[in-house]
Amino acid sequence: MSCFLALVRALVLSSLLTGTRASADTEKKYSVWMANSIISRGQGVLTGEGDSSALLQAGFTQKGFRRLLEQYSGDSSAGLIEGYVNKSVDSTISTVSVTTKLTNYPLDRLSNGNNLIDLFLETGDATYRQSFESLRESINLQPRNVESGLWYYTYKNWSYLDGMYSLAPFYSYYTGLFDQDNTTAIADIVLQLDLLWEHCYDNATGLLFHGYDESKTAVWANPETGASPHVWGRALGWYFMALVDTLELLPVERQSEEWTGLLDKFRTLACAVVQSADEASGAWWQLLDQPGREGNYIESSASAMFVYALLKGERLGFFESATLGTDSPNNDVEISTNASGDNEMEIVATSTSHAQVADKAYDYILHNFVVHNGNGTLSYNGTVGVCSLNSTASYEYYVQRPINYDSVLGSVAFILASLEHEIKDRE
Ligand SMILES: *[C@@H]1O[C@H](CO)[C@@H](O)[C@H](O)[C@H]1NC(C)=O
Ligand SMILES: *[C@@H]1O[C@H](CO)[C@@H](O)[C@H](O)[C@H]1NC(C)=O
Ligand SMILES: *[C@@H]1O[C@H](CO)[C@@H](O)[C@H](O)[C@H]1NC(C)=O
Ligand SMILES: *[C@@H]1O[C@H](CO)[C@@H](O)[C@H](O)[C@H]1NC(C)=O
Ligand SMILES: *[C@@H]1O[C@H](CO)[C@@H](O)[C@H](O)[C@H]1NC(C)=O
Ligand SMILES: *[C@@H]1O[C@H](CO)[C@@H](O)[C@H](O)[C@H]1NC(C)=O
Ligand SMILES: *[C@@H]1O[C@H](CO)[C@@H](O)[C@H](O)[C@H]1NC(C)=O
Ligand SMILES: CC(=O)N[C@H]1CO[C@H](CO)[C@@H](O)[C@@H]1O
Repeated sequence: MSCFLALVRALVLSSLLTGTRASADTEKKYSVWMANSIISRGQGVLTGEGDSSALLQAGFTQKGFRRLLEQYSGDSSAGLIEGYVNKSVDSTISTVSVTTKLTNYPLDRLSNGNNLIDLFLETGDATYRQSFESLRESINLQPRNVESGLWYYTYKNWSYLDGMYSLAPFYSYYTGLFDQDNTTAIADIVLQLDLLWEHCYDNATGLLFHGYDESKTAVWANPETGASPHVWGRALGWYFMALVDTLELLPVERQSEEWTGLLDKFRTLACAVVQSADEASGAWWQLLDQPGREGNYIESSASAMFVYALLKGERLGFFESATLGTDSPNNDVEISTNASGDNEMEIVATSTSHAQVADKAYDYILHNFVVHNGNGTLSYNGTVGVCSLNSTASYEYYVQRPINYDSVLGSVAFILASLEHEIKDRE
């Protein structure tokens, strides 16, 4: 199905749902509510050195909370949330300041860098600077494959979509503030996103597989591209969020080849993500390349990540034709051709269609994954545990991974999705 038809279908289905939303709940901001709930559970703070996943949980929590503070600096919870960001950042400092140890952690470690930079800018405290310099230096020490693709972790020659959300926005933010003349760094950011695109692109769905082995020796590796065999929702969610956040932070002109190249990827992927939304729920499968197959299910972290990236892309005007100066080989051209002369289609041919797809998914998330505990806190259900390519990477592997309750990889993604949803609702 074309992107255009998917958007039409989404609009028709979502208009059927109008009016079913619980109006009482819209009074309370879910973003703030979920953040307070995460705080009440003490999540996103390292105890001890933290395993590889704990560092990501801390960094992701900090990023979600910081984003919330930007939107709601005057909220009555802002002080509590800001104090909690401080606590989470402080809990990571002893771990991230030892550069040589850092390459024992996946690229996900870099998600801790953005808030260290922010706290340094606020206070000028050298401890923060030393810590993010250590993270930055660790990028230079990370092993690479023969094409200069960064390994995700200790697995030789393997690159994953997952690491991009932590790598690219930190690398961009750092370069823009402290290393503006380093064109090598900017080229490297773009190269990492490009290599994953080239190796992992799935011709059948337009989505990206979980990762690739450049040496093509892994049991799961495609003999031509090195790609793993399935499109894992959360890995794609990290990559999709990386694109939209990097477009915001990459220190280049918007007419530059680097920026327009990333924008083109973002728009192309957005189209494929819209097309792969499940027809009934509006949300996304654990494995996007196997919709409806027995054992597969709608997954709550990836669904929230897609909602966030689609709504943010829309808010920043990334789907508007004018944003890209030149003709691009993406869906817009196709859409505008068919929209002419037909009023009904013109409506859906605008960028608001992406938002309507996201809204439908958000509605599903609210009613199916957000749990009201009845004591003032919320929980978040349905988030798959870590899926590794250090496995068979088979269909069965992915659908049999444990499903976690109150994982911050899901609940923070929900905060990000909610923040975008709430901005739009106010307009
Ligand atoms: C968080 O840390 C910053 C930097 O040290 C400080 O300025 C701010 O007051 C702290 N916020 C809270 C709520 O503790
Ligand atoms: C510029 O970036 C490259 C790539 O990350 C890095 O190897 C190099 O050390 C950086 N140069 C400076 C002066 O920071
Ligand atoms: C996808 O299509 C491109 C161009 O047609 C081709 O080079 C590539 O090998 C294909 N990839 C896969 C995984 O089939
Ligand atoms: C990485 O892959 C290349 C081939 O692309 C191979 O020559 C090299 O030995 C591999 N590295 C490791 C550490 O396995
Ligand atoms: C609220 O209820 C949940 C679910 O019963 C429970 O796990 C949590 O500890 C409670 N939190 C507070 C702050 O009472
Ligand atoms: C969480 O989701 C699982 C799987 O759908 C379900 O069995 C369970 O009842 C849910 N938990 C809550 C508290 O809603
Ligand atoms: C990779 O998988 C093997 C086999 O299950 C396991 O022994 C090893 O610890 C795993 N490696 C990492 C870094 O988790
Ligand atoms: C995406 C889409 O619907 N494309 C259609 C646009 O109109 C031409 C001509 O009617 C069709 O051939 C396309 O399939």
